[in-house]
Amino acid sequence: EHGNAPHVVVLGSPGMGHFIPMVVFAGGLARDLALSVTLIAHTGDPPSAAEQSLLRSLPDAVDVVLFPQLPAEDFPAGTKIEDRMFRTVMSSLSRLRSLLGTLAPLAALVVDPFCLDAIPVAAELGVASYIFFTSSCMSLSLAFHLHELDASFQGEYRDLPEPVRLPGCVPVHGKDLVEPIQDRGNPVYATFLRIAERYLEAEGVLVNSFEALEPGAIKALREGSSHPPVYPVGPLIRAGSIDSGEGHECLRWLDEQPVGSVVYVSFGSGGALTRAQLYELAMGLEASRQRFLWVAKRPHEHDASATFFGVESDDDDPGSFLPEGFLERTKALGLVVPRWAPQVAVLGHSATGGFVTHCGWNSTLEGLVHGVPLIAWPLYAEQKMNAVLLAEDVKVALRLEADEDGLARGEEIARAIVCLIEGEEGKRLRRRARELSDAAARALERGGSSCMVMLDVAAEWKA
Ligand code: BUP
Repeated sequence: EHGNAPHVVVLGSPGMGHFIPMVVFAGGLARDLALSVTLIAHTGDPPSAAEQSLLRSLPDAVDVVLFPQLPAEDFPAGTKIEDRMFRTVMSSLSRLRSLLGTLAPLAALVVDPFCLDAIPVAAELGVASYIFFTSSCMSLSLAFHLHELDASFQGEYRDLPEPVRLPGCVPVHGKDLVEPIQDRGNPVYATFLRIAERYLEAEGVLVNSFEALEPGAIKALREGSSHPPVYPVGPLIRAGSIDSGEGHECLRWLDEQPVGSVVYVSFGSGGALTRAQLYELAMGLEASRQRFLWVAKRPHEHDASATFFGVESDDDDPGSFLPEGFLERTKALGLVVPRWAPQVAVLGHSATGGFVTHCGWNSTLEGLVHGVPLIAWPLYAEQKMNAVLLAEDVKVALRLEADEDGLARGEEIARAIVCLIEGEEGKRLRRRARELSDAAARALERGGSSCMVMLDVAAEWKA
């Protein structure tokens, strides 16, 4: 049935937070829009178990080509994660060029935000490029306004007295902007500025967001004329069935817990806490006396994105890095899972009542789709901006107060968790989360805003 369908190539960058939405997006193009799709993904070499299981979920109509991530040894120690992503993608451009040549004629190339260097490659071959933006409209707006910001400010953004006002968005302080652009001294700053120009070369930008979540930003982007058209097509998350994690002990454990009683704690595929922060979190969970499910990873002192490329540590056993006696003292109320849990199934479980999250965009959407209120605990990349959006604009998240040294203390963590699970504020946030969950479902159903927008784009590709 896909024999004569227009052919779209989807190109994704490294990292689970990018790989997952690109796989879901590519699958949807084939399944729901009957397009012929080739997915080119940058994965581990060989792909990790999680990557493989996601690839198996794709419909047969999607052809998959895997490009390897550059191994860690290829980078000097301390290379910023964004730099590694851009460089990995650049290293595969010539391979991409030959592949696109053999696949012609193509209706479109759709690229991840870290793959924008592929746009001129497609242009050489006469192929139109679209971007699938795997974060918020607010972050997209920042990318569109980066040059303006660069021209109007001196020194480091984090010293700015005034917040940055992106059209239709909640004001955001310099310290909460996407990390590499807080500071002109950051080696990735120049790359971000260079890439900002590439956004303007795209035919259109599809965004993993939806009307009810970011109405102000979407309206402003729709009215803006200095950038390509923007199409909110989200929220695209994995279906529970793909990652049902059937038989995972944490789901059996959740089955035993009362409805809405458990706080789920996870910092995403990349996020790592310092040892001091990990201890405070453990103390906070214990002091809250609430039920918890914690995906715990070995602490890291210098790099909050330490596990982004899936680097396995030798010893994942939480018993070896959690405070002494913690597991024993909390075993009646909590469950600690090493590294990885079937997150979508956990968030969809009726026992889950709150989510302590690093505010990665996929985690955010997965929480909201399932009507789960949040405690925002951002670590790196654009997560601080997401936290501002969720707490101050969408009003579906609590924020933690940190000390001057940036540490969130155990008492503060316990206070927030109790407030989320048992407090009045928690009730209000839960109502808001459920509203957004309903709105998300409506956006995606036949006739909904995201569904209509996606059909329009597909019609352009089929024309
Ligand atoms: Br950890 C973890 N199980 O245990 P984000 C993550 N995930 O399914 P990130 C699991 O990985 P960026 C786990 O459901 C989500 O789809 C989770 O993506 C899944 O954060 C994904 O939330 C994580 O976007 O990426 O990976 O830190 O840096 O791009 O925000």
